[in-house]
Amino acid sequence: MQARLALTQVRQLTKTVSLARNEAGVSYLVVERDNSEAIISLYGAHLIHYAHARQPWLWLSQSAKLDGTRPIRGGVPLCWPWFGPSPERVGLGKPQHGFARTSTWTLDGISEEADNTLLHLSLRDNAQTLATWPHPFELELDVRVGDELTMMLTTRNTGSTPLVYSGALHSYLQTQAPELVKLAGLGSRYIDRLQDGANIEQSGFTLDKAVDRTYTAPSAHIIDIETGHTSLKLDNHQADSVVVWNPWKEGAATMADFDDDGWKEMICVETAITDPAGITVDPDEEHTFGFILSQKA
Ligand code: TA6
Repeated sequence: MQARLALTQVRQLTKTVSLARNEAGVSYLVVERDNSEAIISLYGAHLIHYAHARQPWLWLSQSAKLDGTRPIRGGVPLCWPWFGPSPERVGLGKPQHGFARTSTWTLDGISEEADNTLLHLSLRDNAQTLATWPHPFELELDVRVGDELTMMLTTRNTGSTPLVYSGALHSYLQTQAPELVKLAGLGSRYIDRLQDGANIEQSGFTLDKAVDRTYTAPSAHIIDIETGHTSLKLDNHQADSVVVWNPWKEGAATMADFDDDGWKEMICVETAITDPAGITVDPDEEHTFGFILSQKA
């Protein structure tokens, strides 16, 4: 993966983490453990690669732009402080999925735990974010890499008025073939963006066409995912919904950074906060949501 990304090591930071750069000068954190590995771009605090026992769990488009000029297609984009098109409360026409994924983050620290590597990254309001969204904030991402992959995003309100946000950890999972994909635990209620936001009541899931759905009542903890390569479980924390997306052939063809055949080997299963009311965080308070992705026993 490092060769594919043309990364050059800058320096070893800890036992398992090194800092690297690509040709465009974008910084990456490379985690190498005995049984797991991960790569995080500081542009977007974007996890672009995670593999367990040499098996990648995340999909990254071969044609993803990795030069810091646009959001990265694949891995786990951070959608924040809104999910999808900007809501009315923010002002229409602002960047889709917010600005966390196109901001440059700071590495605050690395903890070498017995069985994991834990990376702490952060983003604070700055002139650019305030021009788009006038709220002081501190955003913290914890990524724990080991036999499981944990990502937790904490929103801290450092301003003096309530902060309202929505978002998603927009995970692109690597799959073998659409017909081998199975998802369980999504619940039976979803909003179908491919049917003008219709509310649908239907249980069971088959991937045989384009899907762009927000499941609004997923099972409390665990979503079972069969990718064809492996069986995973996604344990969501303080999210109100799960978004499932695959653009299929026609949708992929409209995106320059989406490989033409990429739709055959991915599915997005996203840990999301999509309630239009969002989450309100009072001054000096914080709110965390995220997931644990692990192999099913
Ligand atoms: O999560 C699904 C979705 O909101 C889709 O509607 C689709 O547009 C996708 O995200 C990708 O969005 P992006 O802005 O990354 O092209």
